[in-house]
Amino acid sequence: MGEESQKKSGFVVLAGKPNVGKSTLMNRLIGEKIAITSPRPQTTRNRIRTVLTEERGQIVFVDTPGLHKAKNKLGDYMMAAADRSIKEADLVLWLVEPKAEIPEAELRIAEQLREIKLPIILVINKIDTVKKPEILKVIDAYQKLCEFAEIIPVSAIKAQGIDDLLGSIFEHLKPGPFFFDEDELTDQPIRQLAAELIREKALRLLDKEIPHGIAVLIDRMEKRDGKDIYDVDATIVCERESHKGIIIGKKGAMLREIGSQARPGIERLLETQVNLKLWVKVRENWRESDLLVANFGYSKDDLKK
Ligand SMILES: Nc1nc2c(ncn2[C@@H]2O[C@H](COP(=O)(O)OP(=O)(O)OP(=O)(O)O)[C@@H](O)[C@H]2O)c(=O)[nH]1
Ligand SMILES: [Mg+2]
Repeated sequence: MGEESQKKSGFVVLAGKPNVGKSTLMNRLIGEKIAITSPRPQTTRNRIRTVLTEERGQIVFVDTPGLHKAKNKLGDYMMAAADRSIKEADLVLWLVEPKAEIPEAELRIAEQLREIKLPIILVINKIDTVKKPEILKVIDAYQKLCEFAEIIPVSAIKAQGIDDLLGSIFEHLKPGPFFFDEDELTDQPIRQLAAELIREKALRLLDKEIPHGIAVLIDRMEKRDGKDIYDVDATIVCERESHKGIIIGKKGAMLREIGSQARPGIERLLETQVNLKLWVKVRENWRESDLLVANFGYSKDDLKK
């Protein structure tokens, strides 16, 4: 754990509405895929820390669930995780989409952020989807809302503006000790990363109404005796019998597809071959149950302290 007094360090939280590209941007900033991403809002469910260590210092990025009105216990949990992460940060990256007509939800987030006395970098993401003059209008509109340490347009997907953003982050951090070993990349346990990879493929492959109701549990992750292969058993939990049928698909086709799309990522993670078996279970309204939400890996531990 290097302590280099002249080097910068700090916690930088990525906050914003669901689906604005927080997880995509965090992965881009660290150059590795850690957080799962999908076109569906509310993909990220817990706080995910990743670490970037370089010459200038060490940044701990904190990815958070998109800020929205919670509609169940899982939602409460997600918003508590986001709020807490924002309060504990040294610097906020507020991600927005390039829309000069500021959506209502963004106005509420601006209010929330104004109360927290932290420097905020406004990151206008997805600039690959608009023309330059439009970006200027967006900057103009947001400038009236809050005082920003800086405003930086980027495209997480096309890797535009990333160096500018990193430069600006380091500029606004103070010299300080490193919080993680230099070769550490994330605080997420391997089982959690594997479960998330499966959930990501399910999110991407399944019908609209199902993904929000699923959770993934790793039941077993074991190296086979004397062989370079891991056996991984996982359960996809859903809320209704009818959903179970859809997740399994005709003659098991959907479940097989989820498995075969998730396996390569898990193999990269474990650096070995993986034999992945998936199961589906119904737990009605689990998102409304404190106990089940906690059971499915959304532990409230880090919210208490
Ligand atoms: N065109 C474009 N799409 C992007 C960009 N960044 C992210 N996306 C897409 O936006 C969608 C949402 O991305 P995520 O990274 O999952 O968004 P998020 O803010 O983490 O969402 P939640 O976890 O639900 O809060 C995905 O389909 C991404 O591919 C970008 O720079 N340009
Ligand atoms: Mg996310």
